[in-house]
Amino acid sequence: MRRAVCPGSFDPIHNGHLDIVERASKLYDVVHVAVLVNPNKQGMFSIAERIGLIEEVTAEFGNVVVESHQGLLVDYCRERDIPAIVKGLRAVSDFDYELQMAHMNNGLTGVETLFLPTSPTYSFLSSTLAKEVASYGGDVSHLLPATVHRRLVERIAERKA
Ligand code: COD
Repeated sequence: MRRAVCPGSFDPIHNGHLDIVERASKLYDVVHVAVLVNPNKQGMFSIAERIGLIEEVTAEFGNVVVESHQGLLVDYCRERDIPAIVKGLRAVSDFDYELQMAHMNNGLTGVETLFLPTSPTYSFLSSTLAKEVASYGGDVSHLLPATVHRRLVERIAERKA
């Protein structure tokens, strides 16, 4: 069984993330989406909410497992016998840091990192930007799965109330 992991914060998942997970799901038998917990960072969505949204929008792929993990990504991989990390590369600016992480992870346990070029449609997209634009009333509905967009708009309204 060929396994890979797509790791991230996913606060919340957007269409760029989803594109990478979908493409990985066609290359591997099982794709784990690992929501990495950063205890020092307060997100807009709780870890349970992020997992619920990811499960909802990846259900149609049929081979995606969604879990959270606190600690090193290499430990998540080792515990589940996952030999490959799949990441999306948006631009050259991503490359430096992604390469550092890939080398570090490979040096720690031998896990490989594979990069998929981001769809040009989403090459500028991040969860941070989507949240910022939405919080000022900008339309990001074309950048997020419909259910995620609805939850984001609701969450922003709750926070403003
Ligand atoms: N299009 C395509 N792919 C995208 C896009 C986009 N527009 N935006 C992001 N992605 C992909 C990238 O591969 C990115 O890495 C991934 O989705 C997740 O994105 P985010 O923004 O949700 O998550 P990040 O960048 O905050 O995630 C960083 C990690 C959590 C993966 C990293 O910090 C990590 O591995 N942490 C665990 C602790 C650890 O092991 N640290 C040592 C690292 S060497």
